[in-house]
Amino acid sequence: MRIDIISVMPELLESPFSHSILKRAKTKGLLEVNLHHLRDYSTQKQKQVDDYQFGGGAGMVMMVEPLVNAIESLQKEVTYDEIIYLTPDGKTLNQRIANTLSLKGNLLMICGHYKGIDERIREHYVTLEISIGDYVLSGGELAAAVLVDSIGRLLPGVLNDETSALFDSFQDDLLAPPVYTRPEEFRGWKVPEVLLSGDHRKIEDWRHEQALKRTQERRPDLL
Ligand code: 6GU
Repeated sequence: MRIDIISVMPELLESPFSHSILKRAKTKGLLEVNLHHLRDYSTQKQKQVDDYQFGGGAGMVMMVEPLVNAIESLQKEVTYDEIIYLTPDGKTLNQRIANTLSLKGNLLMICGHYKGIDERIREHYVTLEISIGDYVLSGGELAAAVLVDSIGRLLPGVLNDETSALFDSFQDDLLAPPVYTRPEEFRGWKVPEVLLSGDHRKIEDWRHEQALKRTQERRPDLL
């Protein structure tokens, strides 16, 4: 999968993609993430990418032309399956959306800043608008990092234990059950007996029961 990201602060995105799972995905050649600085596509002397909004009011708007230049120049290289705009008024990200996007080939993400991008970009280029929750971030970069992480870890071959994404919270609309590791007892706090029993059928039943209980208690809206 190839993901291109257009941003006015691409530096914000360098670190999250250089570690752990996403780093592994890149090293294995399963994921390519390219950061593009919007300023590089400005045709103005001052490399301006934002301007005052028509109609007045506080806050700058990201201009049409640099974004069109960036998008169209990338489109000469690749055909995108989705052009995604990260925005608080987009569709709230969930596991289903991440699953769907992980099956695509090429994605372009546009990070908004200031008051957002000129509406004409949304009308003429953007195919999907994503928010990561009902709160406001100062820009779309951290949201893009969240989205790329949620997609990248689902690519076949990225996770070491290939089955482990299948047991994530939300993957089957249930929260994940509790987990334990050594030692069996610490300060008198014991690991549930069933997990030490070696009876895989019983363990599976217990985990499902715990997942249901946890979901009922914490997220009844999922059931
Ligand atoms: Cl995608 N962008 C911004 N600026 N704030 C957000 C968001 C995105 N998702 C939730 N809050």
